[in-house]
Amino acid sequence: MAGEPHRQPAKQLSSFREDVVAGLSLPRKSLSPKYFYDAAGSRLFERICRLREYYLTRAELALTRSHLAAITRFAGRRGTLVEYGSGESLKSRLLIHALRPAAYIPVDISQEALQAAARRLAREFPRLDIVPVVGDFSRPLTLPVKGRRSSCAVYFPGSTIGNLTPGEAQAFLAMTRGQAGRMLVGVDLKKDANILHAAYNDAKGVTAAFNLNLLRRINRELGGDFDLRRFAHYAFYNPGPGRIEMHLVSLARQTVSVGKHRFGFGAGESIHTENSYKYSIDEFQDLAAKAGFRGARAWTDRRGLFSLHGLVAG
Ligand code: AVJ
Repeated sequence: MAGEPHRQPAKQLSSFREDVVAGLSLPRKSLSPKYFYDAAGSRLFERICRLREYYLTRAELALTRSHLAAITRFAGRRGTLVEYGSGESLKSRLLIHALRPAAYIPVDISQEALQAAARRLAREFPRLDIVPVVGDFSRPLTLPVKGRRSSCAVYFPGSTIGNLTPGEAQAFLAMTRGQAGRMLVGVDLKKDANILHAAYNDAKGVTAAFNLNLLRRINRELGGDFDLRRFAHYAFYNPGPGRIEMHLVSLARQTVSVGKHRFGFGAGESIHTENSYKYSIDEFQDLAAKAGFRGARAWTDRRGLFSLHGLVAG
């Protein structure tokens, strides 16, 4: 079964235009990475996941495969599984196959991605009750969860939690504590900065295209006139906060219009488009503890690149 997706109230779906205008008006310009994922951006992200340098997706899949039995025992079978993300990935299907949840609730900001994934899952798991929810995980959500909280597990794979600051990540975990007794969170690990650097500066330039696509999307959807040749992808590991930062750097002094708004750029001025925080196992368990979870388990791949945390509420 895969019905029409639930939608959050309109005021919770803040508008792309408002966010872009506000972000480009800041003294240090920034845009939210959630806007990367239009149709073209989602396709580029899928290509990123297949890049030799982008180890995250493969490492998470490998660790999920090799620890599937323990992960299943931890999360429990036949309950409700909430996934933040569309659930189109191989690892989501692995998990659904192992957990056999009574209900599966994928939450995603992209209605198209959700519906495509839900349709596909409905074919693969004809008896699964699939309840897609259109929503933004960075805000409080009301989920159509039936049954006891203790039989509900939240799955948040892909190190998407790395897009949040540690403070925001803690608030997000605290919020989900009210929804589920157990959580599975995929978290990219701290490692040699050269490996991190390569993952966000791939040789084929797919990550650069992914970053620049945000400007193309603003041009198309908001009537912008960004000249993509006058902005460059720039990504680096910032060891203080422990995060990869992605920026779009203006290659010249220029003025850009978005609808009726105009924004000036100095040569070398950047738009900060994404943070991707990396955590050691201990750092993430400390953060989870501050959000009211016990960091009960942590699984990693054999090369120690990526981690999956099993958190218990209370
Ligand atoms: C989907 C947020 C986990 O931070 O690695 C990939 C997005 N950005 N390459 C990440 C991304 C550039 C990705 N997350």
